[in-house]
Amino acid sequence: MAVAAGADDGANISRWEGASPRPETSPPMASTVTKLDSVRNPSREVRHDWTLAEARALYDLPFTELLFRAQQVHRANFDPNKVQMSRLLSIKTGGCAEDCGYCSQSAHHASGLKASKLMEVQRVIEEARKAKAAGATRYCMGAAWRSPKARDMDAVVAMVEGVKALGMETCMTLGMLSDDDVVRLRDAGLDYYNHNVDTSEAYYSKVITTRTYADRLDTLARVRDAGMKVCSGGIVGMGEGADDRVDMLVTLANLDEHPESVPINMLIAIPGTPLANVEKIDPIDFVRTIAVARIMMPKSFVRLSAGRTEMSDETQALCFFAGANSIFVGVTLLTAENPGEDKDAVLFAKLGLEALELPASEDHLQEAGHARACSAGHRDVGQS
Ligand code: SAM
Ligand code: DTB
Ligand code: SF4
Repeated sequence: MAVAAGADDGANISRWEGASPRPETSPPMASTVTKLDSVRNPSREVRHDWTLAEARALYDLPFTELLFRAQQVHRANFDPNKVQMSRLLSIKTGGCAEDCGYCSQSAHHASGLKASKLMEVQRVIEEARKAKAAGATRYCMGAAWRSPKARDMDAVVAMVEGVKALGMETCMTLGMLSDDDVVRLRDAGLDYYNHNVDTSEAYYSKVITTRTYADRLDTLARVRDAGMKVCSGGIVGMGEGADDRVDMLVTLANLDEHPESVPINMLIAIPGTPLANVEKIDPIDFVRTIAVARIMMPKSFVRLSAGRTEMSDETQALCFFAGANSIFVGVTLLTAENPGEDKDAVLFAKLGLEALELPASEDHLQEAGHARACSAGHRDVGQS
C-alpha cells in the first residue's frame, strides 16, 4: 500500500517544536506526490524488504524532497538536535594481512604507516577516561587484524571490562570473529561490534580480495546471535556508482534486525593505497546516501563517520539535516585525522546541536559506582 509522505507524521513533527503549532503546508506538486507515493515507508515503520529499485527511487528524488522526507523520518524517531558521540582508539595499528584497498593499515600497501603491537590494557583505559572527560559516551577500540588471535583475547576482554567500568558504552572492531570470540566479548560486556559491509556485494571484489562479502555477513550474524548490538555501514567515494551505494544500504536494511549503528564513511584517500587517486564523491551524493540510510533504517543511529575534515560546515549541516545523528569525536580516527573537539564545539554551537547523553539507567549508575570503586582500588594497589 502506498502511503503519502508525511501521512503519519503530524504528532511527531510537533513533538520537537515546543509550543508552536505545526505550520499549515500547501499540498505538494502533483509530480512530487507521484514520486513520493511510489515508495512505501511511513516514518516509524521498520522494514526488511527493501528493493534496489525502491532505494534507488529515494536516492534519485529531487534533493529537497529527499531531505524533507529524511527529516520527517528523523523527527519521528529521534530528537533532531542531539548527536551521539563516540571516540576511536587504534589498539593495534598497521601490518594487517588483509588487502582492503582504502586502508592505511594493510601490509599490502605502501602507506608508510608504522605498525605497532597491541596496546597495554591500562593505557587503553586511561585514554578512554580522557575521552569520557571530553564528552564521548562510547569508546570504540579498533585493531588492524583479519581476526583476533586466541592469545590476544585476554587483553581485549580486559579492555572491554576496564572501559565499561568507567561507565562508557564499549565498541570493538577486530575483524572477523569466531563463535568463541563472540561469547567472550559478550560476556565481557561489549555493547557494540563494528564490522562494515563497506560497499555493495558487486563492487566489493574491486576493493578487497582477501575476504568475501559472505565472510562479513557471517561475522555480523554471529555478533547478532550472541546478543550484542551491531554497528555496520560502509564507505562511499571509492569510485562506486549510486547503485552500489543504495545496494549496500539495502543489504544493511534487509538484515533480520537493522544495525543499531550505521557508520557512513567518506573515503579518506590515503597515499600509497590503491584508492589514493580515486575521484572524490560529490558532497551532494554523500548527503543523499545519509538521507536514504535514515529513511531505510529509521530507528538506527546513522553516523557521519570518516572524512569530516574534508567536509565544509555546510555539508556536515546537510548531513545532520538528512538524519545523521552520531559522529566520531577527537583529533584522530584510527590513523587518519578528524576535526577534533574544538572545531566540533564551534560547529555544534553554530547549528544548535547538543551531545546526546547516556540515559542514567541503573546499569550505568552501577557502572559509574563500579568505576569509582575500581579507580580507588587501582590507587590502593599503586600506593601499596
Ligand atoms: N580491521 C578491522 C576490520 O576491517 O573490520 C577493523 C578496523 S577497519 C579500519 C574499520 C573500518 O574503517 C573499515 O571497514 C572501513 O569501513 C573504515 N575505513 C578504513 N579506512 C578508511 C578510509 N581510508 N576512509 C574511510 N573509511 C575507512
Ligand atoms: C567505521 O565505520 N569508521 C571508523 C570505525 N568504523 C572503526 C574507522 C574510520 C577509519 C578511517 C581511517 C583511519 O583512521 O585510518
Ligand atoms: Fe586490515 Fe581492517 Fe584495514 Fe582491512 S580495514 S586492511 S582488515 S585494518
